[in-house]
Amino acid sequence: MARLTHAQALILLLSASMWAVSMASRQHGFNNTGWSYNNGWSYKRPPCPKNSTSDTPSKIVVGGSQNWTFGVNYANWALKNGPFYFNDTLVFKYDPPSDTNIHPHSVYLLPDLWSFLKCDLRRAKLVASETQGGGDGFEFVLNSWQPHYFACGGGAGFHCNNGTMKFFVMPMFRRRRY
Ligand SMILES: *[C@@H]1O[C@H](CO)[C@@H](O)[C@H](O)[C@H]1NC(C)=O
Ligand SMILES: *[C@@H]1O[C@H](CO)[C@@H](O)[C@H](O)[C@H]1NC(C)=O
Ligand SMILES: *[C@@H]1O[C@H](CO)[C@@H](O)[C@H](O)[C@H]1NC(C)=O
Ligand SMILES: *[C@@H]1O[C@H](CO)[C@@H](O)[C@H](O)[C@H]1NC(C)=O
Ligand SMILES: *[C@@H]1O[C@H](CO)[C@@H](O)[C@H](O)[C@H]1NC(C)=O
Ligand SMILES: [Cu+2]
Repeated sequence: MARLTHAQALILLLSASMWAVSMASRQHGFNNTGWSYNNGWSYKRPPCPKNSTSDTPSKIVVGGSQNWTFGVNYANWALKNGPFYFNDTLVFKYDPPSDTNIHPHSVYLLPDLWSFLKCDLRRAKLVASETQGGGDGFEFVLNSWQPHYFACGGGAGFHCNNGTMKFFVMPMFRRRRY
């Protein structure tokens, strides 16, 4: 896959958030046409969550069956599996450090869009250490109304940059049951 320029990445991000907003406001009132961005990637509309009109928060394993690992495109994953709602829980599952795992995963929150695009971890906040992804995984509750720029700290930015271990989430307001 071609590397994105920063401008392309920015457009992708903005499209993603506009998409999320339109998903939230239109809910499931349109059919499964899908659409593609001009860089050739295409995204299918995700299936309707089974309880989309319920006010019960969901628990979502980041990466699905692939967990939190090098080389999965998490921006793509987030587009396909979102939108995510306030109070939803993101679960990060990854193996602890070992002899064969010399650049272990972790979870950071980056402070802004620019550091997210650059995978600049200097002002990042550690939310889950290298050992916290074991067992049932590390749980992060989306309980603040702000963009969340998640990134892996593995290899001092290498996992984020080259391993595409980063994604963006803006929690949505959950529609109440009528
Ligand atoms: C979407 O739904 C409309 C109305 O139900 C229908 O006319 C149209 O063919 C559908 N489009 C696709 C791609 O299914
Ligand atoms: C959907 O919500 C209902 C009632 O709140 C619950 O019984 C059911 O297990 C939920 N289904 C899923 C797939 O979460
Ligand atoms: C994901 O994590 C679960 C443990 O929660 C594990 O059973 C499963 O094998 C992992 N998947 C991969 C692809 O490593
Ligand atoms: C989120 O969860 C907290 C704690 O369970 C609860 O007090 C709060 O009302 C919830 N907020 C929304 C918007 O669901
Ligand atoms: C990682 O990404 C950087 C920036 O695009 C690139 O210069 C470097 O060659 C990549 N390293 C590997 C091992 O792919
Ligand atoms: Cu990693």
